[in-house]
Amino acid sequence: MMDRYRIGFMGWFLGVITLCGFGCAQSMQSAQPKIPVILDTDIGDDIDDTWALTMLLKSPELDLKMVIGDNYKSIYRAKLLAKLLTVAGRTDVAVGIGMGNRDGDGKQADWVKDYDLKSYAGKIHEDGVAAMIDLILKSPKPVTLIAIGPVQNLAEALKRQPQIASKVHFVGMHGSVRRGYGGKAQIDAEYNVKEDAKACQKVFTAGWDMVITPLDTCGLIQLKGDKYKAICESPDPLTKALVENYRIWRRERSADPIRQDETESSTLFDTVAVYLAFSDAFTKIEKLSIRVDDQGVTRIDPAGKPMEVATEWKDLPAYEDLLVKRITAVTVKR
Ligand SMILES: [Ca+2]
Repeated sequence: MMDRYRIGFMGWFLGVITLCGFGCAQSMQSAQPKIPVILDTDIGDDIDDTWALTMLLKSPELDLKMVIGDNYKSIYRAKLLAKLLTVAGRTDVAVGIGMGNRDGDGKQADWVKDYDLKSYAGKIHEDGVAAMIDLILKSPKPVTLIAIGPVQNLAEALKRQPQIASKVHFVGMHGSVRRGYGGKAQIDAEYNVKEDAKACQKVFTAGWDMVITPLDTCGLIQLKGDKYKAICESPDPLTKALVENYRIWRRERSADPIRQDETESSTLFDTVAVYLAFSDAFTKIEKLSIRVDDQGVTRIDPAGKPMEVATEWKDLPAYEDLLVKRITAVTVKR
């Protein structure tokens, strides 16, 4: 992936030099082309998707075109997405309704209980999978697909239109390769994979190039102390909405033996996939062949699909600092 960044940077740099010559650092920064992105998310279950969407909307390298809720309960997920985008002032982003069962909700239901999906000022696609296929096929540039949940929508999209694979760069929060949750030495059947192993097998054998953050790296992200406090104190309306959602979600989890208090976040797995869509400087990336078995375990196997895997952190504190800087930034225009 470093090569891709480097080639992209060189092309951009030469282009800018041609256009405006030396001595225009400020306009060079703003001239950097953004990466078109689709986010496929099971927002509304674990809270980390809400953190990841917030980070994505505050990452200037990324140009979010569409969000789509995955793993069913699709109206609840679409409401969360639409309301968060509205708070962010980003109703230019289309919301896709995911495939399958539309009913059901989750621990953030309170935040959208009075929200009418019809009030969304942007586009709502009833068939989100069809809209995603259309967007990818019509995009003049390859699209980065950030996948942070079980991947039924993506398996369905590949089934309907296999050609999309040649125009997609896949970045996923999936699996467990050498370590499990919390850095333990045994691998886990990670939720996003095991929830629908068949769908994941389809996605993990498609022709697109892939990079993943397994639990080995994303399972270590938690903000505590001053870092967490800075998030709570940000005046940005989107960040305030994030904190509000986190508190609602935590309250709903109160019977859970893992007690969260006012001083720390939960594990922010999905944010690492957003990061890998624009950089990998703080992680060690290995090229590994990965196969998804029928039990939903990601196995290193020479017969598997070669992909880039963020297996370790090179600089975890630097990533946490970047995450805090991004999430606390005031980006919503009043
Ligand atoms: Ca997720």
